[in-house]
Amino acid sequence: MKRKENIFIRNISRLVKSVGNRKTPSVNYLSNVIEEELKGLKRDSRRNEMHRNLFIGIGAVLVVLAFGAAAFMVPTLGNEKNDSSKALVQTDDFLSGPAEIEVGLVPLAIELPRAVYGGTPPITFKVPGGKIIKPSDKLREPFLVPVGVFNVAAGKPVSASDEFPVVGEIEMVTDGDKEGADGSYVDLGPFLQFVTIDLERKYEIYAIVMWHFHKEPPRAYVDVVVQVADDADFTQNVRTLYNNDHDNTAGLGVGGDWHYVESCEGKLIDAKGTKARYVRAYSDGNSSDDSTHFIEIEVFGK
Ligand SMILES: [Ca+2]
Ligand SMILES: [Ca+2]
Repeated sequence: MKRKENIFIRNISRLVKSVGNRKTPSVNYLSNVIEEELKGLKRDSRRNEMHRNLFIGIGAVLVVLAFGAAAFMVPTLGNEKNDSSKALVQTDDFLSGPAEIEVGLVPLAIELPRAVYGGTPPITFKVPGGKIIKPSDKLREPFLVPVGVFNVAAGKPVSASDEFPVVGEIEMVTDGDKEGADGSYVDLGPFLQFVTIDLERKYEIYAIVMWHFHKEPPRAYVDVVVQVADDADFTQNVRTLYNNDHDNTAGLGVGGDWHYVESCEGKLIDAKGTKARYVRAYSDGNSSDDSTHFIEIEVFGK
């Protein structure tokens, strides 16, 4: 390109010089200039053609290389696809691990209060119907629940059949204090009484653990009925989880559950995963006096 420019500049300067000398350039000279320009153009054309051929050649080589690379990559990609299939399976395996744990059962962790009386309480009293579970000197067998279950009643609102208890406050039922000492229980007084816990949304409930009173003398509560429902008034989808009212004096139906002696372990009721928002517990006095007491009710669900 540089050479062509030099030739062109040389010819132009000759023309300008001849005009400057007032000489008419000869026909031969002009034809030589034109001929030389045409040669230059031909050379350029050849050079361009060479460039084009070179580009085509390089392009062809690149295409061949690309096809070769693709042919090499296809099986590799296939392997990668297979590997990713394996990875998916492995991911599924990985996911199925926690899922298995999720559907697995674990012992329910219940934090027990201090025992106020020691040893196994003797049954020195009779309960209506005469059916009472003999107290054991061993701790309760572990109760299995799904992973993720916790006390969904902790701190939840409580209402009661008697909003003005004889002793204590209704809120004590879900305040986490399970001690047997005075100051840890609410006394609702005589007659059939109940407390209702609003869990504030539905839960799958697996266990309800209830402490009425575990101070001396050991005692059993009467007409103990535990129900769950979808509404606060217990008119929708009411289910009875425990009932030891064998003669239906509470008017909630005859119950076949046995009475039990209160202890620091509380009473565990199997709720079998039933779904409910409201939990209600009834009682009508006990083997020592005619009062209904509640220390704490824990509702284990998720
Ligand atoms: Ca309490
Ligand atoms: Ca009864």
